[in-house]
Amino acid sequence: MKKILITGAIGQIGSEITVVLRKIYGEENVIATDIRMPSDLQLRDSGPFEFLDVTDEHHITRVMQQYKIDTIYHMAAILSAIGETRPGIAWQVNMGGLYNMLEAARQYKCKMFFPSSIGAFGPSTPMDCTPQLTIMRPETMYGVTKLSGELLSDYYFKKFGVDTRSVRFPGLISYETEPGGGTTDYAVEIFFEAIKHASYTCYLRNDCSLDMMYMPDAVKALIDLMEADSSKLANRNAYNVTAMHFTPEILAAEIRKHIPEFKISYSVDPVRQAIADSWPNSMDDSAARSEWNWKPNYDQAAMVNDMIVKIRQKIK
Ligand code: AKB
Repeated sequence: MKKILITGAIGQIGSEITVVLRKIYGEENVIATDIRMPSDLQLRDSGPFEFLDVTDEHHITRVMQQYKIDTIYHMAAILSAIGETRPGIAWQVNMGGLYNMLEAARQYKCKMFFPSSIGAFGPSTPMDCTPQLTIMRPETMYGVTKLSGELLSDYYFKKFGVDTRSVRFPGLISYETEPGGGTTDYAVEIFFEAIKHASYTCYLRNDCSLDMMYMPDAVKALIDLMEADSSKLANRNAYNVTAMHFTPEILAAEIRKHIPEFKISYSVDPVRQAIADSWPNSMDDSAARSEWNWKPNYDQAAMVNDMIVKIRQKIK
């Protein structure tokens, strides 16, 4: 049986994959770790939880040895908007943390996943149907760490044979754990505000198109890629994956089909808008589709419907 370590287990993706991986591989075999203690009882009580700071290699060694880990999901990271206000911390956590986890994967012979992002692209990247292999000159600290992370993961695969795998996630939409400090967070906030107050003030422009994905598909992407046949992975670090792309205006119109009185207004934040303007409008994910059969289950209408049902249940 696998012994899985998850870093950043309290974050938006970590909290959801912990629950799913525990169901698949057994509660005792999935070690959730973070620098915060979980307030979510399900996460805390459903299997082992350890305090782990990914910038501290001694911590990592202790946990790796204690649990005899063979698979790592390295989710701990600083997101794009916070990365621009605190670039030094973003470098330390995103690059220092990734280096430490790759070293642990090398020493303890682990398979390892880390999430890259649409943030790895930059303003000179072709913006529509962005290819798998293309110009990548990111201009944010987040993007610099994500692109460097892809290269470092490739290096560990080629030089040391570490089985590294990664995807370039778009904005992720979920109702369980809200994201924090990202540029695409509006696509989560908008649902909570629409349901509670029937109005939302968006910090991105009405016509700003970005790739997005519903969390159940993000979890599926992660598990499918980690289960895929290694010999088929020509683009292992990292695959473009997407499920939909929309602007705030289009998302608001879809929400209005369920909440007709919903109103959106705009107060553009120049920092987050500049980040979003440097990211693709829509990605080509055909490499993921052909190499490991990637296929999302949720389109825009199905995602919006499910988000509204689940948030209403959650806050009632
Ligand atoms: C962010 O907005 O920083 C993230 C991402 C797209 O990587 N959600």
